[in-house]
Amino acid sequence: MSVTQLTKSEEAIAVENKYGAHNYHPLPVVLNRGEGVYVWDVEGKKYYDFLSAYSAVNQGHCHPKIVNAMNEQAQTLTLTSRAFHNDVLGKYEKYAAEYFKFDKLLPMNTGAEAVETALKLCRKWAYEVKGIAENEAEIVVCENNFHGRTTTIISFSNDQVARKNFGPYTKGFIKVAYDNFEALEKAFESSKNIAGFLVEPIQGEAGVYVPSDDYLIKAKALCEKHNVLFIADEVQTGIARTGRLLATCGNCSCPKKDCSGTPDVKPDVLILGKALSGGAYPVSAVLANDAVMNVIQPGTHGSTFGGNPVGAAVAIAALEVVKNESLAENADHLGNIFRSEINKFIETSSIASQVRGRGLLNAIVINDDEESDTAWNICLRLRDNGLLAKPTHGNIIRFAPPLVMTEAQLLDCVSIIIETLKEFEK
Ligand code: IF1
Repeated sequence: MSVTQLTKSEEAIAVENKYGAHNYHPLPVVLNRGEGVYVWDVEGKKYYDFLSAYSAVNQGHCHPKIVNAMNEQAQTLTLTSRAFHNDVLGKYEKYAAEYFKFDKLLPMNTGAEAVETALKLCRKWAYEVKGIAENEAEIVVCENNFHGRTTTIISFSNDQVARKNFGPYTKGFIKVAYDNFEALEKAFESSKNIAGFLVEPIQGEAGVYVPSDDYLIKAKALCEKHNVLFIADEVQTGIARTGRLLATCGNCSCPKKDCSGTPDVKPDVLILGKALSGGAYPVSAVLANDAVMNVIQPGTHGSTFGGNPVGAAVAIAALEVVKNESLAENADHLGNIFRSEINKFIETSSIASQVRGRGLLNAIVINDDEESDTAWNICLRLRDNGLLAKPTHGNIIRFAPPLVMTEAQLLDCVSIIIETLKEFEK
């Protein structure tokens, strides 16, 4: 009887490892409960969650209003498909369209599907409205983008791990450097067939790169000049994460409750996902005005689950929570405290070299090379010390807690982070 007793966590990890495809390398922690800014593992240890399921859980884990809306709808009607109407979809479409100030919404489920939807919408608009010759439309994208995992989306990724051996790739994309207005200008001038510009207002996966203040404003003006659709992928940055309802609200002097009214940059096509449901259920959407959205006609696009009553009810509740609890304002306020406290530490630190971000989407750059495992090891120690975060690259750690955090909780977290980083000082 020399069989060593596995802990509950080890058991759960082993079974996943044996029966699940190995498409992730998770931090070794097994969670079974969440509430607000906290999650608990199967041994009962409590953690601050600083990933928020990649910004899906902006409203906090298991928000009672969202869970109630989901439960109520789940007991009434879950799915009709779009072959029939349901009585929640229209209510949700009206609520969200007015909330983000667009004429129409097209409901989907995941972020990647919504990105695909936006690309199809853009191409169809290019042929039917702009007048580009069939099959000639090109969409400009940015270097180091992250927009999802479908075959078309990875076709224009430059993450070699994400795309290698998944070819042949989809054509029709031009890549330009991010935050480089001249490169964009050059691309637009290089071809008469540019239909759209797809951009993340802050590049998340790339390591939380915030572009220069006027980049998006100038890019939008350039799109207008060339009759090109400005397509904002706010799957990660949207819904209060960056201290504004949308990150394309950029540098306007809000946060005000409905700052989407006069944003600095109003996208022609807005892509939302993740926190549109508060993480309770997969809900994504594409929003646009009639002049663009009306190219979509019956049979041209759809999804069995997109626009289902549960997703629609959940999304209304999730958006209500963002307004009622002033989550954009809170993210703005706490984000400023976070960066200023970490910056004070960095002045005297040799392990951390930079903190950057907006609102509560931040990254700390670790003073080591990209191939090192220092950031991973720091995340393991953060876990031991009661805080969960994940590296985006070998030397960058993303910090994105739920936006329902209090100032006292944030300061507690800042001290956990600083004490942990100190363990790694050289
Ligand atoms: C994974 C990152 C976050 C996104 C933007 C579309 C999608 C995403 C801007 C697709 C998804 C995820 C997916 C997750 C890792 C993750 C991520 F690290 F890759 F960058 F959030 F930070 N547009 N982002 O960020 O949405 O189809 O997943 O619903 O492992 O793929 P999805």
